[in-house]
Amino acid sequence: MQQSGLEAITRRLLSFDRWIGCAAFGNGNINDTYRVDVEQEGEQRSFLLQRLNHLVFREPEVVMQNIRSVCEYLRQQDYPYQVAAPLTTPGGTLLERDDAGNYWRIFPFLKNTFSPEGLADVDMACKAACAYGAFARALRHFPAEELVETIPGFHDTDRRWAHFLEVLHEDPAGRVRESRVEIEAMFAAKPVFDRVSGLKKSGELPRRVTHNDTKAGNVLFDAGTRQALAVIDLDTVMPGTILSDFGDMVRTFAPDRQEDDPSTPDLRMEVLEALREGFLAETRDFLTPQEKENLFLGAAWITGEQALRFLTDWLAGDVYYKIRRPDHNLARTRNQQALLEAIVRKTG
Ligand code: GN1
Ligand code: MG
Repeated sequence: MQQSGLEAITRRLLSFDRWIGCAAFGNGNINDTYRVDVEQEGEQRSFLLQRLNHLVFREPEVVMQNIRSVCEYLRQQDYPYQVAAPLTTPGGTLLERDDAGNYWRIFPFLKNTFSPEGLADVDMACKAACAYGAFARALRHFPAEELVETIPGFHDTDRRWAHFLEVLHEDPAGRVRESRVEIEAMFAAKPVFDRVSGLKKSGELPRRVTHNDTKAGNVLFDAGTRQALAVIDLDTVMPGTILSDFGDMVRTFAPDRQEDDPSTPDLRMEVLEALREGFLAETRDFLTPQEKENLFLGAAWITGEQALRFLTDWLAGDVYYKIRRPDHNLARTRNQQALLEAIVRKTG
């Protein structure tokens, strides 16, 4: 989007005296994020401007309502991290629409911070897991029924499997034939999905308020002290199971390379242990024995589900995730399938 359009929407979200400029920020796969610099009260200040993808989040107002209640609640808890709340606009809302019908919001920009995407060592993994654990802990008594599912069936793998079969049948992009190996690997992973599905149906996994996108990129660290500062990206905070929050941490912190690296990832066992230690330090006393026993199953499940999501998107013709090269979703699929294999081999 052009600077003039970004300036115009920022003016609806924030009062400021002078526009300095803005640039794309981060590498989210769904929303568009920009860092904006403005002058306010004689000082240069930075903010994060974000377009919420309303084709993925079909009810943007509901997303913001969930975030508002979760942030208000977190602020009342003994929760030793910053709360990643959006700013209220001069009009008293959390969202503004532009002329094209897009939804926009704005956040404080935390200077001198970084998120450890693909770089986390044992110490950082442990601190991030503590932060995600503390997040789960602070929300353990939050009334889950007050939150709306911002993406219905987000971690309902049975539903994602049914969608995969539909896409396989329809083959809209004509890619099924060339993707036989990856499709077969997906069928080989089905028993993992079935185990989780069975546990969910048996009622052995309590429904909790979970983050649902606990990737390495969603914890902010202080660049000076190297302490975890905040858990960010609250768009998918909704009722779910703790297994997926632990699982997505393993999926993104424990491999020795990032999710779209074309070479084969391996699982760093020392990082996996640090994640378990950090997470349990915060959650040990309230998780059930079944939850604790199945944390590694959660890692296999979420990695397999991510492979399924990337493969489905590849076969569908790249309609969901942003891609930066033509075979990006296929490379991501292969990477996640190899990681799943390593998780099953090393923890199964
Ligand atoms: C998407 O946009 P980002 O990077 O926060 C996706 C996650 C996936 C992730 C894979 C709403 O998250 O579920 O795990 O890509 N978010 C949504 O990189 O689908
Ligand atoms: Mg996200």
